[in-house]
Amino acid sequence: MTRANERHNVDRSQDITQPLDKLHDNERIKAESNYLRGRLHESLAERITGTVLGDDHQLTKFFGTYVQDDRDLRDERRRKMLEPAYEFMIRVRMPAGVCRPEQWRALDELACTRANGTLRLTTRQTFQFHGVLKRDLVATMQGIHDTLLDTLAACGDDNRGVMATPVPEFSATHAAVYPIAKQVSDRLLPRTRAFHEIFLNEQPVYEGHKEGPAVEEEPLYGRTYLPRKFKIGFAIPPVNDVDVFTQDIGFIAIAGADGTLQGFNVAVGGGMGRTDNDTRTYPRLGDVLGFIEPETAADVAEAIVAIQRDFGNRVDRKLARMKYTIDRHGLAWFVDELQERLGWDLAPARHYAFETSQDRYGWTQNADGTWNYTLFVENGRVKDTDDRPMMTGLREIAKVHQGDLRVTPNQNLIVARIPEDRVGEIQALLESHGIVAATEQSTVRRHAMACVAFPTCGMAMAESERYFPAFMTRIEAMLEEVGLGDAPIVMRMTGCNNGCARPYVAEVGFSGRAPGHYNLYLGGGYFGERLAKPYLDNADEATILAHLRPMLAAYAEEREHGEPFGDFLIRKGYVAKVAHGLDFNA
Ligand code: SRM
Ligand code: SF4
Repeated sequence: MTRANERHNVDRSQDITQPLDKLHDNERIKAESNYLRGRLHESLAERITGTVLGDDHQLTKFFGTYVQDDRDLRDERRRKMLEPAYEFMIRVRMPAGVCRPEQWRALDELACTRANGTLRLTTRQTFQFHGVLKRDLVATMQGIHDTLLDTLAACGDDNRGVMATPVPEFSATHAAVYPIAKQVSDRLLPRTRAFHEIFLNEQPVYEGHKEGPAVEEEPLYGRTYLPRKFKIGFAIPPVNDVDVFTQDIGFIAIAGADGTLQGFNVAVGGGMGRTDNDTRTYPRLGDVLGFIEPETAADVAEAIVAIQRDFGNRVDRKLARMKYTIDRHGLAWFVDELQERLGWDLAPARHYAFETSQDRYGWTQNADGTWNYTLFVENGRVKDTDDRPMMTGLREIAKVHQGDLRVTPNQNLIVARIPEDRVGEIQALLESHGIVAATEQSTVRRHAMACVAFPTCGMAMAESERYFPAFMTRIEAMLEEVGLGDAPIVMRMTGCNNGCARPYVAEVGFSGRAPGHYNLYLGGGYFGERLAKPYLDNADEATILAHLRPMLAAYAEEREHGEPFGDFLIRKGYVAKVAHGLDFNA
């Protein structure tokens, strides 16, 4: 930490002058929670209900777990006057998506014994368990911890899982970026021992701030943490798989000709979340501020988080993300504030060029001679089906694999760092479990992502993960019909406006409005460099396909060499170009 940063990194959030009753109620909950403890001990011991008590709903999120209910059963249980079928989602914290085979085996076992028998790879490179019952929650958390992973800050008003382009050994740049991503993740972790006390039976260290001086401190977050979630990603050009401009902080690696990491361009103010019919809200892509040396990345991240802590909106959570803080105060103000806290100025941004946001499927070789196999996991759901026992196959691979397993930002998996003499063995397992066949799909399907939505997500308005594969089959047929064959178009779907699969930065995006109805967004950048524009509101499948067909037919006939679909839609005037998030709703 620099001296200037130390000076500015005091817990100003404790000095908020506004009375707590003027702030959003979540601020009171955090402030009164004794550093996130709340009544969680009682809540989890209570056996009358399958959920937790009152305020504790908000607090569990800081520990990576949410209460959900099975929405497929909601109406039936209401009719029978039963409480909803409560269950917990658990999200693991796994910086840059890296885990060891023995961790995979343990998580796989927990998924089969304590959750719904599947593992969900997320759009931020980690695992989620769904369907964990309250009586199994603590044991599942302990099981995760036993693998040397945990769930702390996987959700909540704090810095979430730090993303980075996976496979450190791919080049010297990758090898240098991974430890920095990990360092940033560690630096920004909450310091409260509440997680360890509640889930890991650690002796209490803190008896409550009201009775006496605190024996526990959150030097960065203070007792009210951040106004809202916070996200960081590291991209290594030419691959923008982490969608670096959608992050609150995006670090863009700049390498020399020999691959040596020289530093990062820093982008701030990305975010996807918006609310239908509320034009104060909008998705936004980050602005590149300048260049920093590699060893300053954690200081810079911490200073930016502290700015958001001190100036973020704590009254209206819809306007609380850092993108709104920046647009409210102005980018020049933000840069001044950052440089003052750091005690030094950022250098001018350096040249970089992205080419794709997609994974490199199949076999690739690392600089050290080892091999990787990137497999396609449709919408991130690892499960066994009759024709594709993927979960079993990956379990068998994890028994013999000596390298790592990496979750990609596109919800896929890399069996990474396979020694040359083990490639045949892994290939045989991939083939015999249908994983190679699962990976050999059309490009449009392999480029696609869908969020979880029904039946677990409480915010879903329409299906996403369960519907998107069938929708993609219709798109594949349409591409064939119009002569586009294997066109590499990026399409993403979410079950509501929150944007968990980053649809607003896709060439073709969908967000659920009501069962069977979606908003359609068009014209996003092929490698995540431009937002899409709203095109249809609340449309059914037939309407959406009727609009897309002539556009795809025109693209087949009139596109320029190498022109991405999103660029074509803008050039031909189907949609206006969105240059800034503030133009999204215009
Ligand atoms: Fe998300 C909330 C799932 C990535 C924006 N997201 C949720 C919740 C927890 C619903 C809730 O609050 O009750 C969803 C749980 C569903 C379930 O049943 O599992 C959920 N989000 C996901 C995941 C699992 C989607 C997926 O299919 O992979 C992703 C988990 C990422 C992780 O490992 O940490 C996921 N969510 C994202 C992303 C993409 C990203 O971060 O790169 C975004 C858009 C980027 C951003 O944050 O701006 C995203 N999720 C949201 C939002 C809107 C935030 C906002 O600024 O308005 C919410 C709702 C909220 O926070 O109030 C939300
Ligand atoms: Fe749920 Fe909406 Fe996120 Fe999909 S986009 S997982 S429906 S919150």
